[in-house]
Amino acid sequence: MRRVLAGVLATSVVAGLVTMAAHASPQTAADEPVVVVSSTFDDGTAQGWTSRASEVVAPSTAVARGGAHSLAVTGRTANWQGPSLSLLDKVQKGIRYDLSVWVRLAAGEAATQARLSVERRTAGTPSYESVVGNTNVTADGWVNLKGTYTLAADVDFFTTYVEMNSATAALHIDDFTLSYTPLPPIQTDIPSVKDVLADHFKVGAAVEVPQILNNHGQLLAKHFNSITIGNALKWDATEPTEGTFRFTDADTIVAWAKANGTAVRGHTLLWHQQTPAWVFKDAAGNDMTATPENKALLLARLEAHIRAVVGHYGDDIPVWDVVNEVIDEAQSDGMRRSKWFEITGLDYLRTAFRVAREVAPNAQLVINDYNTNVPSKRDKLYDLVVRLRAEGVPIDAVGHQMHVNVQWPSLAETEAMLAKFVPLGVDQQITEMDVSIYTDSSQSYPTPPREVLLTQAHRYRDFFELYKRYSDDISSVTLWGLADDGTWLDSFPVTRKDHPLLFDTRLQAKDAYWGVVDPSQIGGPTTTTTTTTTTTTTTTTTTAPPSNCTVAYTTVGQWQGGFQGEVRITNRGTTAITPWTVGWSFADGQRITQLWGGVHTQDGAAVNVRNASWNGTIAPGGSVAFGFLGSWTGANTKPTAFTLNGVACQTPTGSGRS
Ligand code: 9MR
Repeated sequence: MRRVLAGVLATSVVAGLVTMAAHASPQTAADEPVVVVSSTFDDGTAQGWTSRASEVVAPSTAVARGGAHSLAVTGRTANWQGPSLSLLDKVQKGIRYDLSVWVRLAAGEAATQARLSVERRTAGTPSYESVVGNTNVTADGWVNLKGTYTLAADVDFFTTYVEMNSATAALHIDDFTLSYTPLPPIQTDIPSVKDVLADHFKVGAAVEVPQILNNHGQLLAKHFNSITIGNALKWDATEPTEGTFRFTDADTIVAWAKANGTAVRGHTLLWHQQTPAWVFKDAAGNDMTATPENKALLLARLEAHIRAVVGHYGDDIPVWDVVNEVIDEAQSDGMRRSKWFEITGLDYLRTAFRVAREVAPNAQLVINDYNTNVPSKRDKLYDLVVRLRAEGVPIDAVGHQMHVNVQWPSLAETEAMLAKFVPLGVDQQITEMDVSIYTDSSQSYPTPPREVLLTQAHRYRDFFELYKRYSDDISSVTLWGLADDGTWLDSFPVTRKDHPLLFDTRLQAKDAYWGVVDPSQIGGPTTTTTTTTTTTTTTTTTTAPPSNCTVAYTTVGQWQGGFQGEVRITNRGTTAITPWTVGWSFADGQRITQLWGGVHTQDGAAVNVRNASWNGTIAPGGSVAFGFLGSWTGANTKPTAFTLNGVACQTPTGSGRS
C-alpha cells in the first residue's frame, strides 16, 4: 500500500542562519530552521533507534558528546549494519531536510570510514541513497556527518542509518538532528525569465523530481518553458539491467511538463559515464575487447536501448541529446577513447542518430559537449559534425554545455564558438549553463562575496546578450539546475558550496537573474540577515569630510589563521573617480590570498588594489567595494590609513564597532 506522507513538522526552533539575497525578498519565520527530530540519548533510552539486523544498539555512558549518554552499536557483522531510525512520519515529500549526526568508533577500534544513508521503500521495493559519503572516523573523537536529503517519492518505509567500511567495528553515535528551513514564498512580482526572452529562444532548467514539487515547482513553472531531465533518462536510470526498463522518475517529470506546457529535452541516450557495466560485457560476461562480434553486440544493445527509451516517449520528448561528450581534442582524430569508440569506431554515432531518427522522426537530434568554446575542441567537434552530416547522419543541432565561471571563458571565444557553426545551418542550443563563482579548485568562500555575485551577474548579462545576437541560430538556453540549493558544482571539482545559477538557495532572485532579465537592476537593494556564525564582525570607518573619499575596512569574519575582509570606497566629491587604486599597509603580517572585485598586488606589508574591468568608475556619492580572503597572525590589526590614487584618502578620526 502506498502512503502519501502528511508528516508532523515542528518541535523546537533553533535560531541561526546566514542568508544573503539580492533584491527585497521576504524575511519571515521562513529563515528559522525547524528541528523535527533530535536524539541526544540523554534520557538513557535509544529514542527509537534500532539495529538494521542482529547488531546490538543500546544507550551508553562510555562516551558522550554532550550530556551523559551516546548510543552504542556492537556486534556488527556487515558494513551495511548500523543504527537506524524510522523517519516515515517525520518527513514530507519535496522538503529539503538537513540531517546531522556525530559518530566515533568504540575504544580500541581501528580507523575506518562511516557514511549516512537513507533507505526508502515504495510498494516494498527498496532504494538506498547516500546523504553523506565516506568520512574518516576514529575512536579518538567525534566526527560530524552532515548532509541534505529531499524525499521525492511516495514511500511506505523510510529510515536513515549509519554504515561503515569496516564490517565489524563497534561505534557510538550522538546528537542526531533532522531539521529543515522553511522557504519563503517565491517572488511572484518579478518578470518571468521565459517571457523576457520569449522572442529569442526557450529558456530551460535541468531538474530532478524534487524540483517539480512545492516552491521549486512554482519557481520552475514561473520562469522556464523548457526542462532537461538531469539524470533520470541516463542509461543507468532507464536500463540498469539488460531489457529491464525503468521510467518512473522521468515519467513523473514529463507528466508535470505536459501539465504545465513546458517543453522537454531528453538527456542523454549515450554517454561514457552513468552507463551500467553490463553494456560493455561480452556474451560470456567478460569485458568486451574490440572484436567484430562484440561490435555487433554493442551496437545491437545501443539500438535496442534507443528504440525502447525514445519509443516510450514518442512526441512527448521532441529534443534528444543523442550523444554526450564524445570529443577529446587531445586525440589527433578528436575522438574520446570511450568503450563506444574503442569497440565500434564511429559506428556508435551512426547507429545512435539513425535509430533515434527512425523512432522519433520529428525529434530534433543533438550532439552535446562541454568546453566547445575551446578552439581546438570546437574545431574537432565541427569536423566531426561536417563529416557525419556529409554521410547523411541526421545531426540537427549542436549542444554547447557552457559550464563556465566568473572569469572564463572570454566573450570573444564564446562568440567564436557560436559563429563557427552558423555556416553549417545546424541549430545550436546552450544545454547546461552555469557560472561558477570559483575560478580554481583551491577557492572556497564561507559566504558568497557580494562582489563575486555582481561579477557573476555581469557575466550572465553579457552571455545572454551574446545569445540574443545569435538567436536566429539558437533555439534554447538551458541552465544546469533551478536554484543554488541544487547544483552539481557543490561536489565538483571539489566539495564546497557554489552559487552558479539565477536563484539563490532560498529560491529568491539573485543579481544574476537581473543580469538576464534587466541589467539596470544589478546591484539593487539587498536584504542581508546575519545571525549565528562563528565569526565576528568588526569595522573601522574613516570619516573626515571634506576629503573626497572615505574608506571602510571591515573584517567580515575571522577564524584560526584566516579571515575575510571587505573594503568599501565612497566618492565624497562631485566628480567621478576613474580608474581607482586604493593602498594600505598591514601591521600584522597579513597576506591576501584571494581577492574579488579588484586586482591586487602585495609587496611585504604594502597592498595595492586597483579596480576590476567593470567597476572602474566611482560616481559622485557612489561607492564600490571589493572583498578578499587573507591569512593573519598576531592581532590581525585593521589598517587605518588608506590612499586613493596615490593621495591620502583620509586620516581616520574614529573607529566603528569592534
Ligand atoms: O548533474 C549531473 C549530476 O547529478 C551527476 O552526478 C553527474 C554524473 O556524472 O552528471 C551530471 O550531469 C552532467 C551531464 O549529464 C553532462 N554534462 C556534465 C554534467 C555535470 O557533470
